[in-house]
Amino acid sequence: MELGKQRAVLLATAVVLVAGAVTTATAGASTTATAGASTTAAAGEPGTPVTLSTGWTIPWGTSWLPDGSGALVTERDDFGVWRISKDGKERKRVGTVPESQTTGGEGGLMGLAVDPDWATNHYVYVMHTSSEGNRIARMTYDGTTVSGYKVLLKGIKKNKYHNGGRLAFGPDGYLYATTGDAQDKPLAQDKNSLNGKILRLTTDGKPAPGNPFGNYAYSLGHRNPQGIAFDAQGRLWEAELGDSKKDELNLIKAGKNYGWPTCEGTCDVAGMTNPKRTWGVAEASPSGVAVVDGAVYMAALKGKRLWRIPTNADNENVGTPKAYYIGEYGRLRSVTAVPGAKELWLSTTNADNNGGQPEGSDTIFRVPIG
Ligand SMILES: [Ca+2]
Repeated sequence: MELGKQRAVLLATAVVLVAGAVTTATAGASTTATAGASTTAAAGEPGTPVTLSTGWTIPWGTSWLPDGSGALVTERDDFGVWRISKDGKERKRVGTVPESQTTGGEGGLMGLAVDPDWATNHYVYVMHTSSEGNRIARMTYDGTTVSGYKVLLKGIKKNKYHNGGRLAFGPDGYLYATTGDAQDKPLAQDKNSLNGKILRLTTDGKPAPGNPFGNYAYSLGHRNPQGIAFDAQGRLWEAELGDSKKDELNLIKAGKNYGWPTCEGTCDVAGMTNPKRTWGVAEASPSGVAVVDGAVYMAALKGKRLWRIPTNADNENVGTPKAYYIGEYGRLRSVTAVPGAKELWLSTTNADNNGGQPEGSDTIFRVPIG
């Protein structure tokens, strides 16, 4: 333990020294090359967001095409799927998810995930609200339009609030989905309910082999998780909205119980897994998360800021979170790692009920990471 601690301190010192060197070099370079200086970021930190695309209305899910040419983006309340090019200049509506409806609150067309084998099978996956509840569906995006709607999983209880809704592929090739408790708290502790869970399923909509309870559930005890992302070590980070006390960043493991509604934030109850970090709901209320270069980035709605939480490759501790852009861009919904670059895409959700801004007032930003 003591040796490990010393090693961690030495490593941390080395990182600081290296970071200092990089900062100096970057500063010198930007002095010479003035163009782009405004977007220069300090080493390891997010720089000033650059507007990538405007005119959006509650963009919710973002997923890159594996060829890196661009991404697909959902709009929550009109159920549209859009393709946006990497440079942001081309923005085209490529389809609508059928059988969708809003909840007059937080439901609608939410998460989207492009199949890692999209070049071969052209599959994309969406999570959306429908008449009987929330669903996970598969569609085909042929490079031009989205079509061929097929329900993979239905009957996830919906509600005006607490619909979860984020989708992501794991390094294991399975699809992970976040579901809210639909404001029916006991569901989160019921292993046989689809609500208040991280689900793990196959691309055909079956429970993934090896799931801890033999059903769709991968972890339980979640209130309203809206952010999931895998790091370079294959670990799953999750952000969830607390009630009135604490929001959470969790490290998700198969079969673990993350506490809700017995616990909100950190507690001392046998069988419950505590979060890695917590925040007061006014400074966070997190939705999407992304991982770049060993740091988790967490988009905050009510908190109107982007949080950066350093992680460690060789242990499960996280460092001190730091907030960026407090109040500058409004409510931040999604943050997505740009493949092959030290960059994020960051989207606002000011046109939602809580933001109260008119339709078309949302923006997607590109954020360089130094
Ligand atoms: Ca918890």
